[in-house]
Order: sequence, then C-alpha cells, then structure tokens
Amino acid sequence: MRVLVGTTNPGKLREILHILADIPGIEWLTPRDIPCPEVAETGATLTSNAILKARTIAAATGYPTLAEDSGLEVDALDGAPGVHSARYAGELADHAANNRKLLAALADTSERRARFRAVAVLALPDGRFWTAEGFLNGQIAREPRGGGGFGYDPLFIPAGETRTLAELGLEEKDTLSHRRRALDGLRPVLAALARSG
Ligand code: ITT
Repeated sequence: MRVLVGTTNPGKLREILHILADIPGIEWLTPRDIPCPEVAETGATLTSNAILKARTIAAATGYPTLAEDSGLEVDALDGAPGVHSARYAGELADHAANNRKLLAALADTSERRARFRAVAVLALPDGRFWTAEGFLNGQIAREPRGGGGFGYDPLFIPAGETRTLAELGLEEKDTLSHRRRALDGLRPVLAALARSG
C-alpha cells in the first residue's frame, strides 16, 4: 500500500518516516513524489487542522494520507503558542525567531513547564479518517542548546532529562516524542490497511 506523508516541514517528515519505517507492506510517498495542495490551517485546534490537512490532501491526490498538527503549550503563557507554534513570531518567521520570542516572553519567570502535543491523522480518499494524539511534558531552557531536531527542540528539556531535545539526537527523540506517541496510536490501522492491500 502507498501512503503519502502530507507535510511541508522537513524535520517532521524525517521523524515520521523514521518512526513508521518498520511497518511491513507500506511504500511511503512524500510531497517530493506527489504534488500536494497547500492547506490553510484555519482550524482552532490541532485536531481540526490535522483532519483538514489529511482529508484535503487525500481527496486531492487519491492516496491514503498521513498528516499531523503539533505545537508547544507553555503553562506560563496560558498554553501559547499552541496551535500557532509554527508562526509564533509572525507569518514568515523561522524557527530561530520563534525561539527568541519564546525566551523573551519567559524572561521574567521561573515557571518553565511546557508540553509538546501532536495529533496525527490518517485519511483515505473516500473520506474515512482515524486520529491519534500524543504529548511530551518538559520545561523550557534558559538558552538554546544542541544542533539536532527542528523548531523549539533547542529549548525543550523533556521531563526527567537534563538535555534538550536538540541535544538528544533523532534516535533518542523518536523513542519518547509527542510525535512518536501519536503515530504509535495509528500503527494498528496502518498495519491492518497494509495487510488488506
Ligand atoms: P505542516 O503543517 O506542513 O505539517 P508545519 O511546520 O506548519 O508543517 P504545524 O502547523 O503542525 O506544522 O506546526 C508545528 C510547529 O510546532 C512546528 O513548526 C514547530 O515550531 C513546533 N513543533 C512541533 N513539533 C515539534 C518538535 O518535535 N520539535 C520542535 N518543534 C516542534
């Protein structure tokens, strides 16, 4: 079975392919193989955006599509940047600008608790879909550390760790991440669809 991973984010794409590579019978396609429509993330929640992305891309391409919406929820900021994590510092902001804005917003507080959340959705071209959610608790570091990962990884220290996600490296991040936990929830349905051809 061919399954399209519908994401424009290269860091996410690498992690999704790495996490799900061991499911037998699936040939993974990416937006490099199949042109995907751009989907405006107009939903108010991670779940509604993930469903919107997966269903729109599956309907447009004719391929079963896996999409994911994720974000960072910071307690001292009442859950921000949340669903707006990719564009926290503005529409054209890069990861470094988002990280700078987050550090500035937390400059005066020792309350550093936060969590990453991911909602993964598998949609079929006929409109059926399945969702799964995962999260990872942790805290926001005082300055960026590490060269791995993407996005807020240099600032995020998982609970029980001293290193940031960017210091852990891909192998270790993928054993514990919010994305790993969400994607694990879709494993049974992916495996069943692959078995049925
Ligand atoms: P697609 O919609 O095309 O998948 P995107 O980057 O716009 O790509 P989202 O709208 O889901 O994806 O935004 C997720 C943002 O949340 C992402 O750009 C990062 O800023 C942050 N984020 C999510 N997961 C992360 C992770 O594992 N490590 C670091 N930052 C993460």
